[in-house]
Amino acid sequence: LRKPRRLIVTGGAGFIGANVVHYWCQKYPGDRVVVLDALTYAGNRQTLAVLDDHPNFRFVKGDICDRPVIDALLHEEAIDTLVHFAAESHVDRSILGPDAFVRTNVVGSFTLLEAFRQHWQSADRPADYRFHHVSTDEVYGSLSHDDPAFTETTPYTPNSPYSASKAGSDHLVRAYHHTYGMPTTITNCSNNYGQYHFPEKLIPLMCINILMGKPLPVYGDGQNIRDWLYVGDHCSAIDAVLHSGTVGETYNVGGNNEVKNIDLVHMLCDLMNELAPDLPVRPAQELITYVKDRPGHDRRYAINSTKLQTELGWTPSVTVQQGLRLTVEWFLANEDWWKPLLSEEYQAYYRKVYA
Ligand code: NAD
Ligand code: TDX
Repeated sequence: LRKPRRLIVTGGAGFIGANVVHYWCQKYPGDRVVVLDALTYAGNRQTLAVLDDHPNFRFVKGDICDRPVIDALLHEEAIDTLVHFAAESHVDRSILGPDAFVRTNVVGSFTLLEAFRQHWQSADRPADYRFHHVSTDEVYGSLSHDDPAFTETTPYTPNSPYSASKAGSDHLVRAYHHTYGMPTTITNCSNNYGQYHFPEKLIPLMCINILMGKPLPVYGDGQNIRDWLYVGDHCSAIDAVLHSGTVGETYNVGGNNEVKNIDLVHMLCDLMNELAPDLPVRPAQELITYVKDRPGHDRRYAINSTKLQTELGWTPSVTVQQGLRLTVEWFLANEDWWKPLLSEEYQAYYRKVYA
């Protein structure tokens, strides 16, 4: 019989965190799930609203740099598992202003590690504890066309302030296991997409702009490649690592779905042409506009997730064709979720990036 766990999920009001919280509360209703989230521009309390009736769910607005708040929560909720999503996550914002990235991703992760170390070291059953850190394939740098995919032993070569700050947090987590024996695990995942994805990222941005008849800005020559993973498959990967992963280990998570940006944009246009009855511009392809490239733009990411698949039996369940269709359907059905996110603040950000 599985022993119920008591989790803190940092960043649980963001895109992936919220998907994992929904997944977890449904699959393990006997587990305590406490979300700690500062509700930055990317955090959305509404995404979790349906869980407010769930007896084991609690939302706490707070910052991962605030040590006393974390100490109090770990103690009063008798937490044994910390799943760390909270981050500044958007590469373009990290180019415009890297400060928040170093603060949240490096200092915030460090603050959580220190608080958890003290909590774990004073525990009666420290072997039951886990600190799981959610990271990205971007720490491995950029691949050229014929390079093999990233493995867990690929050297770190982060290229953006975002990926450098994530690399810093990964190294700290690794060191806490190596030095203190703290029970940590890390997942490095490729590009996620799906429900609750914030409008600034490629897939939601294209979906929303198609619906509004706005230009579809493709950076550079559109030939950059990303590996796309449906967010539901990321949830099951984290589940597998929390239940069966070996402490001290890193697991790569990927969809085996490498797609060129321009091809992805065409796929989204095709789906919208098929599924949306009243597009302002049809076919949506007419909106495609090449714009200046992202500074330092990584050419290609590809991830080898053999370790997770063979050691823990995880496999992605959704192809990119299926996942994109689900995602387009979701954005069509959930304008109430995304419309309010196109705020003045967001418009100001948009003007800066796409000037
Ligand atoms: P997101 O930007 O959608 O959400 C981040 C959440 O963290 C928000 O709810 C925000 O309010 C919260 N947050 C930010 N700063 C905080 C702070 N100082 N204290 C407390 N909460 C804070 O991000 P996401 O796309 O859901 O990514 C989640 C995690 O997964 C990140 O660590 C990211 O690096 C990693 N990741 C993302 C992807 C992807 O494709 N989106 C892929 C691999 C890894
Ligand atoms: O308007 C755009 N036009 C465009 O061509 C945007 C927003 C993006 N792009 C390109 C840049 C990338 O090659 O599309 C690709 C995907 O861009 P993003 O959605 O910004 O994702 P990326 O930079 O690849 O990073 C994402 O995946 C890894 C997440 O934002 C990170 O948090 C995660 O770690």
